Amino acid sequence: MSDLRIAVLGVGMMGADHVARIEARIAGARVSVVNDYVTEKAEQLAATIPGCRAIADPLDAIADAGVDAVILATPGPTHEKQLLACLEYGKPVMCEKPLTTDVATSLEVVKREAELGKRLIQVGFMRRFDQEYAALKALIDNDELGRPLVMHCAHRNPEVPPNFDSSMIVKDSLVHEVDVTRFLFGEEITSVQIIKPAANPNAPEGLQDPQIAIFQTASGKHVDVEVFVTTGVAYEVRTEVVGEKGSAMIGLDVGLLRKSAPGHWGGQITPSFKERFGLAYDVEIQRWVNAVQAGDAGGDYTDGPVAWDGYAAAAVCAAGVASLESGQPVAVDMVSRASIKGA
Ligand code: ISE
Repeated sequence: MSDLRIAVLGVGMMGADHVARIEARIAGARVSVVNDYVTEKAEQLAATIPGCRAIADPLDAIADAGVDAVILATPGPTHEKQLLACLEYGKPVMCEKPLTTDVATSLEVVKREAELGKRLIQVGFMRRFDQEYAALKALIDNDELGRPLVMHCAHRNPEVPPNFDSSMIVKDSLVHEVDVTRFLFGEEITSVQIIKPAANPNAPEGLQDPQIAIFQTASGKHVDVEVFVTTGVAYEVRTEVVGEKGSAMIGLDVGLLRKSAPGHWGGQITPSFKERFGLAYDVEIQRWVNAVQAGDAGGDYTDGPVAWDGYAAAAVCAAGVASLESGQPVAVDMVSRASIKGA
């Protein structure tokens, strides 16, 4: 089988990281096209990869005959158009979150894909490919904790980019806990409340950080999340599930080297999500490439979260943003999955 020819659209931090991983570690694929709104950045990168071209217009890159599949790492507001183009040209696409920037357009994308009768869209919720999350899911699915009742999560970033506002803490950071909840528990989130503790004095002026989120799920499970994106310390993502028969926790960085020295014990901190989830991204992209290669034999062109998961995340985050304003629990407004055949 010949290598899958991938166009990577958007070669900022995430896109460039995917280009590097495909070139160095992913089997059965190569980067044939790169694109960025900063054209020189794409041109410079293309020049370093044998057989790779820079194409200035993202829609031309999607349509290009030398492109079999697409990775979208472009800014969220451009996703809707680019996803619809991928559907139009029948190109499998791995879309970094968000699917689109609002609930209505996310639903539109879900419906358009469902009309095609085959799944072409995968959404980049990489935690599903992390070994620790996979182990936690296996414990739950094998009934080793009994029925899960409660989940406690912490999501801490040392810092965020300067344009990060309070609603982005919900849409860009908390969204991962939204997906983890839906993944681990296999049910939808029905309400969200955001509580605003005293803000970190070291956070930029006006940023509500930290935030405490409380989710309720369809069967009544409780999830609480501390999201704190300006700790100045380390990237810390911890998840504890409490069930009827026991509890389990992940995210303690136990796999990292701990080195003692006279008078100290200590280890390494995880600086960012690139390191914490580096292996998960590799697994995510390799499995996606394999699924796309196998897709022509009749299956879906995905092996992971699908467009519906992107829509559900958008609906929960919209409720979260409304609660950020009101402080009250807000019901999640979603259509039923069964109402869209093939979703
Ligand atoms: C970032 O965009 C990510 O997706 C990271 O996984 C998350 O931890 C971080 O908070 C976000 O800003």
